[in-house]
Amino acid sequence: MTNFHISHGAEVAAALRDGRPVVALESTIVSHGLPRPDNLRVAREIEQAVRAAGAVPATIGMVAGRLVVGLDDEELTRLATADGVAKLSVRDLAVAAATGADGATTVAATSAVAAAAGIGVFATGGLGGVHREAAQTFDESADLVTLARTPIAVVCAGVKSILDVGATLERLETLGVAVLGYRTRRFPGFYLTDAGFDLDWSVDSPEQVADVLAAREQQGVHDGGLIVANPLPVDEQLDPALHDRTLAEGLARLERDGVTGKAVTPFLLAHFHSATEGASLAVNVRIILRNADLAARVAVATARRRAVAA
Ligand code: PSU
Ligand code: MN
Repeated sequence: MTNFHISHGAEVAAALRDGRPVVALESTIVSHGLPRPDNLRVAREIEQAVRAAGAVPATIGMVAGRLVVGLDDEELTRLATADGVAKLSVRDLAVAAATGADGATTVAATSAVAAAAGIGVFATGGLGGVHREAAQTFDESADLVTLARTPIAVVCAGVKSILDVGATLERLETLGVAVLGYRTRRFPGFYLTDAGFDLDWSVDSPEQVADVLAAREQQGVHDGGLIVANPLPVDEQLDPALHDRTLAEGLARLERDGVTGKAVTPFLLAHFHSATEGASLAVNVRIILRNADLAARVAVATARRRAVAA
């Protein structure tokens, strides 16, 4: 595993030392996925959701070239409000460290750093994946290949619905990343409850996720992520007609404006937030808070299991 030079927040360092439950959180959502000024409030709410369920939040990000696991409020504020915060995937981490940059970590970078720090559970909104038109553009999120080699459980509402979900599920299969539906056998569609694909496996409780993680450990599985796919209840999803309309419009604008590379996902999310006049934002926030809660309960169940075994 990569030997990152990590600065730990004091609370996170103590929790890891004592074997208490810790949940990793990403900062790209905060810096690039949510509009200002709501982003900082939401970032704090996500941490609060983790605490309320009995775990310690470890939001991960790069502050002036320092890779921090467990940003304090000042650091979180800086990444939420400063200009020029870079979006960092795994490949960017060394460059950002060497140049003293501020940066927000994606699912890929957060997973890699969290696993290196000894954190086993991570909550986000929706994973990156294979983009529509990927057959021409080759645009596939580094989230996928990183999860293929990183031992971490990621609680998410599936992959973002702006993607080619079927192709993403095929890639996850090829890459050896297991997908568990949480109380469902249908893969969730981020803003939408159901993305239209069946899942092989479903779990019903945080304890069951902890059982799977323990079995992986027993089998010596030291690479490869585990996706816990936690759908929104149907009555909380974005109106599917509004979703489809907004997505079609966003994809057309993407092409018109020639947006490519790592700007694609933030562009489409920002389009949703403005075109739905905040409806998608409210849904996005609900998704993240629900995932933070579930991830914390998985971390608690895992810590309990370890305490009993010890
Ligand atoms: N989930 C959200 N909002 C986000 C993201 C996930 O609810 O902004 C971010 C994650 O950091 C994810 C990234 O890794 O979008 C994917 O970007 P890309 O497609 O460029 O890999
Ligand atoms: Mn991409």
